[in-house]
Amino acid sequence: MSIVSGSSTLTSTAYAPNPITVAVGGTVTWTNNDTTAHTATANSGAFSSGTIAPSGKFSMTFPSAGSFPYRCTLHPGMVGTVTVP
Ligand SMILES: [Cu+2]
Repeated sequence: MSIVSGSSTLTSTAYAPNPITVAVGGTVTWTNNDTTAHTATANSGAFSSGTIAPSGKFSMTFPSAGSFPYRCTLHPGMVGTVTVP
């Protein structure tokens, strides 16, 4: 999935697609297509990308079902959800 260009000033459209659905055991890869650094950090603490530099990537595998809201710790307006049915 993409962290879109100009996402610093966006909210629920900063990550695309949002929400995203992935099967149990599936992997989501975030690619930072913006010109500034971002993170993908679960509100629950279940995962955290650390800083993703421009053009950088972060992958996370979801071993169990749940709903995982996350945000960018650098730009708190940026929010998304991974759904694992
Ligand atoms: Cu950000």
